[in-house]
Amino acid sequence: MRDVSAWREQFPILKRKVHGKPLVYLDNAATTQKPQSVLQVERHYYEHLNANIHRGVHALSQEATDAFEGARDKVRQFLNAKHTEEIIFTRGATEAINLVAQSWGRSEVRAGDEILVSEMEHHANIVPWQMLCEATGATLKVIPIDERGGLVPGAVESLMGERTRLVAITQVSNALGTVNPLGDIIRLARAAGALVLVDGAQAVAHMPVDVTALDCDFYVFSGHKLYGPTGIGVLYGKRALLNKMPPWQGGGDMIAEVTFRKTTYNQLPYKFEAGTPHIAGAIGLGAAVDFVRSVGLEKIAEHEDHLLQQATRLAAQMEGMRLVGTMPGKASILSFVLEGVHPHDIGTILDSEGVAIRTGHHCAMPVMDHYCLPATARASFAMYNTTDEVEVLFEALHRVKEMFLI
Ligand code: C6P
Repeated sequence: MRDVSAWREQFPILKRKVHGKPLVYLDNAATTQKPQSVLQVERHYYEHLNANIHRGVHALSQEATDAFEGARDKVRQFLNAKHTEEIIFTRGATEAINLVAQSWGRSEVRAGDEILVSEMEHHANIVPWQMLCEATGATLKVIPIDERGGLVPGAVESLMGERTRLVAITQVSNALGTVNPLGDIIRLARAAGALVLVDGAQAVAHMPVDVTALDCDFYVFSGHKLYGPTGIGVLYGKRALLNKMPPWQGGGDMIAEVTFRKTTYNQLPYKFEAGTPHIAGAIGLGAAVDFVRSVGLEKIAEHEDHLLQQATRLAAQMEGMRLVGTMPGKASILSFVLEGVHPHDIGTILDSEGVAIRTGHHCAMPVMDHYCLPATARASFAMYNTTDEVEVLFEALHRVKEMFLI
């Protein structure tokens, strides 16, 4: 707990009150709060370095470029990628997946090919593939989940075939908390000659990630779920693959030479970064990576697991409460329904107690369909949450039950 108090100190927003109550922020899967170091670095950038990058000969532009490229290398180290040019800055996980679907997909996928996703994917890892299938005549195949919210055993093997071109799979489900067995999936994909894209949006803030050890082909995440700014995210891709892929957006910075007759493209990573990027965001993400590494992801994971275990015990003691997603080894997410109360009412009453959770379909409608639910309530934990806050969550849930006379 001593550690957690020191961590909390870094987050100014945690001191505020909501409806006169101390803020208990349990909507971390939607976005995390930002530590002082990230806020300071962004402010410092605009106060001291602000200039466009890769263009100017003047000092500010060079310093801004150094800071931006320095952030790229921090991300490379964070993911343990082999080469800095394998790190492409995007607006977020969503844009990174769309980049792969548009660039790799449109050039490589043919009618009759198959793309494999799972039933627990976020819409960001479904819709771009559906759009690709519509455009190419490929087929989207779905790995089903079981009642606990895990992939049905044996389903990946049985769905993988010689037409499978790509498996697009989340590392951690945002609606269920399930952690997928990526090692097994990647091995199976390799044997079938398919590529693997991992959606790491819900993983990077909760567990160490090593893309070289994983041997995935693409890995995506968003900065704002990793204590960094919104509007910045990352696509990691193996260099040989990225080199073969065509650019997906045209404009400044992504070109080598432009004439009306022909345009040639820049080298990696710039080929995929058309236009002025979110410079301050990338630098802020670099600071977020520094912050998380200074604390240590093992330590964060251990603390969050402690909170999840406590919440799971309290949930088991609460009559009428049902957890949605009960796989062992879950990460930081408690999705639930309360008999007789709509999740939106739970969220509204909790808000009046200062407790922020998310309610709804969590952009994972197929998961809701699987459980025949319109929505769930979801509490999601971060490094700065405390055991006292978990108690407050359950006291507030007891109040919900009293109000609904259940
Ligand atoms: N999930 C949630 O509340 P963006 O919007 O691009 O930063 O991230 C998209 C995304 C992709 N994959 C997974 C597994 C995600 O959880 C998310 C974002 C948020 O669960 C907002 S819907």
